[in-house]
Amino acid sequence: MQVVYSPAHLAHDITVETFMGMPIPANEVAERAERIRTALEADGGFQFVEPTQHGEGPITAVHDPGLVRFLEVAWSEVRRQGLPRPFLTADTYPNRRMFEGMSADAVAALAREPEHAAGRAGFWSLDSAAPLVAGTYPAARAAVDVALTAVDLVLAGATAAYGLCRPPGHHAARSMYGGYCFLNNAAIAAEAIVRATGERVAILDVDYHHGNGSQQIFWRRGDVRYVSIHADPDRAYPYFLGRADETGEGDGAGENLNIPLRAGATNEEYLDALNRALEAIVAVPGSMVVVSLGFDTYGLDPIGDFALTTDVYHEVGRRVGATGRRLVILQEGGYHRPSLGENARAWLRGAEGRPFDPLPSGGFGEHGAVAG
Ligand code: SP5
Ligand code: ZN
Repeated sequence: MQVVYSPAHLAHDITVETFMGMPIPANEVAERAERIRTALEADGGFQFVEPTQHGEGPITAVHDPGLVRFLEVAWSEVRRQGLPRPFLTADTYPNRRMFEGMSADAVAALAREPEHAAGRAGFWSLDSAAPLVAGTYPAARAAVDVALTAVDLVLAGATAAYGLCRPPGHHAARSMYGGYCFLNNAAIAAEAIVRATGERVAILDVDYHHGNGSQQIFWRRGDVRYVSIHADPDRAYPYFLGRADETGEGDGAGENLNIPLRAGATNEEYLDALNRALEAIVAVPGSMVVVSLGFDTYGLDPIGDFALTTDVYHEVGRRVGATGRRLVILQEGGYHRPSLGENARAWLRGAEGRPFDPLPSGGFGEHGAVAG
């Protein structure tokens, strides 16, 4: 399988995030992608290709140009406004209840993008846990190019391609970033496939978290079906979307399927949910599926609470590959760094119908990589 990778992600150099206002060591760090890259290189069965530039057009096909402009200038605004700090996060948001009782016209006039960098960040973001640094925008743009290059490979005939996207994307909505995500790589890829082929596309999201951004972008779309297995938002981020009764509206009615799972979800429970999800995926007429691939479902993940093992990723990949659909597989979350390389190797080998020979150490080693 071909793997699209760019070192541009290294400039999104995150060391600290905040959780409920407290600084904590960041989860979404450069080491994640480097662990996966190293393990796939050592495997020997993956061919690495660099992304090609695709410009802004495919991005503004799904995102508000205002969001893109903000992300592009945010760090220079922090500097220009004399706000010395290692990273930008919002702390004040236009909660819709701030405008309760006001007419839609009044709200449209009042709820506009402010000038202060903190206000601008609040205007465009979901949460305070997506730190933005000097290299964030170039890295996010490169992650989109990684995804779109994976699309190109599959459009050119590959059965599957893997985009090692970082930062991830599925929490980013049309006009909102957050959840470690800035631009929605999977949504941009799905839209590009629709435009290139005229076919319908399915997105299978197997990150631990609900992909609120992908759901929002395609909520009223009949041509892109979104299917997600994730932690019940009653207990897990993003808290406000991801319930089973969210099924889409308008042309998209019935095209959104959420499968929330309980804390402690086992391999068996997960595979049952996967079978339901895949029924909905193969019911879409079309040849291509975009996979939002997260390993925060792993038993040892520091922010997840499922109980999956490395073996089950091979089986999940195998079942997804066995649908016969052509796969654009894009990396989302997964924060237990020592296991990321092996989990990615297991999943991707499964998707290709290849066996998986686990490393004796589970791949856990000082550098995550793998001897030989
Ligand atoms: C792409 C992706 O997986 N985004 C996840 C965003 C999760 N943001 C909230 C994380 C909450 C972290 N809780 C830390 C608990 C430390 N004990
Ligand atoms: Zn996640």
